[in-house]
Amino acid sequence: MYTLGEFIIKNRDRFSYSTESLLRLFSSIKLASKAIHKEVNKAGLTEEIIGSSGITNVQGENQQKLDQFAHRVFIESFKSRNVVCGIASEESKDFIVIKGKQEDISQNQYIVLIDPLDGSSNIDVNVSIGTIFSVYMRKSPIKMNLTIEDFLQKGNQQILAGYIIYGSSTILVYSAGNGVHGFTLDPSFGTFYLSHYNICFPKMEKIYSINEGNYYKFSNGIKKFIRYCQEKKDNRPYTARYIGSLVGDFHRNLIQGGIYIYPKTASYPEGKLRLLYECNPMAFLSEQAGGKASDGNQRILDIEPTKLHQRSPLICGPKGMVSKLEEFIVDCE
Ligand code: AHM
Ligand code: MG
Repeated sequence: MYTLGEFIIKNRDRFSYSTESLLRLFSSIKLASKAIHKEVNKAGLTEEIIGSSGITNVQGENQQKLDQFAHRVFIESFKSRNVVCGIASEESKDFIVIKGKQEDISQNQYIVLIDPLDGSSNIDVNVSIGTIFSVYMRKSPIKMNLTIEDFLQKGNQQILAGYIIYGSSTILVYSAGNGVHGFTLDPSFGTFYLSHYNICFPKMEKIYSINEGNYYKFSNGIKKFIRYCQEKKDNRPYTARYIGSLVGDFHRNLIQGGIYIYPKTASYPEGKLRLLYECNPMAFLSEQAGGKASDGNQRILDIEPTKLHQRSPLICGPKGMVSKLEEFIVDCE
């Protein structure tokens, strides 16, 4: 059984950036995710972790205590490894600059975009939640200050993306542009072991995931697709599965074959999910797993971001299902 570190070293020729910096980056991601895993596992035992922090975040949403904890843990962990120069987090209004040690400042070249704890409405009810991360190279020259352009890069510039699901076990799934691989945490050793090699969407399409409670707020194309999923024809009806936790819904669909949809709605005319922290990393993983990701009209990874907390519709999953939904959207326009 390979550990995550061993797997990266074994595949070092397939990664176009320094293996050492990738290992240090993963070292901070693993450290923070183990700290969150530990807290998530005792949610319910202590009031320090569950419930609202009483603070409203930049999105105007109620921040949970665990949201804040996860944000702090990831920032501190990235700071400690001298590999990241800037972080943008869903929980923080502006980007955060990390000053590297002057003598080896050239090592701090990674820009990280992160949703430290996604699906926070599920924390208090023991349902899977996750962390989503996305990594780019800085664009500005090393000795200059970071600018917003370092963060507003198109998703097709990602060099690494992934998520950690805190579910029945804690699993880290990532892609560095050479397939999608999953590592399960063995909590007794505190080590992530390779458990899912080269994950691809299965050929058999089975599941559709959308918050159908919003049916009357959807466009006609989305409504038509839902009726198509429910029709008895070919290998349909598909089964409906929706947790309301992007990482949980995406992970299940990736393993079992399903489409995830968060479209524009009357309440969220731009879509609800954040392009930089949620849509781009999931789109990168979808494509790496042989699938597709779209906002309904264009490839997610080709969208030009204009602001840090920009929202976008997200449709991702097996190619055939995503293309079918795109057809319905165009037909109904
Ligand atoms: P969050 O970042 O505030 O946790 O919100 C994102 C979550 C996703 O995990 C999930 O897919 C979606 O919001 C669920 O939204 P809804 O409850 O509207 O279906
Ligand atoms: Mg989120």
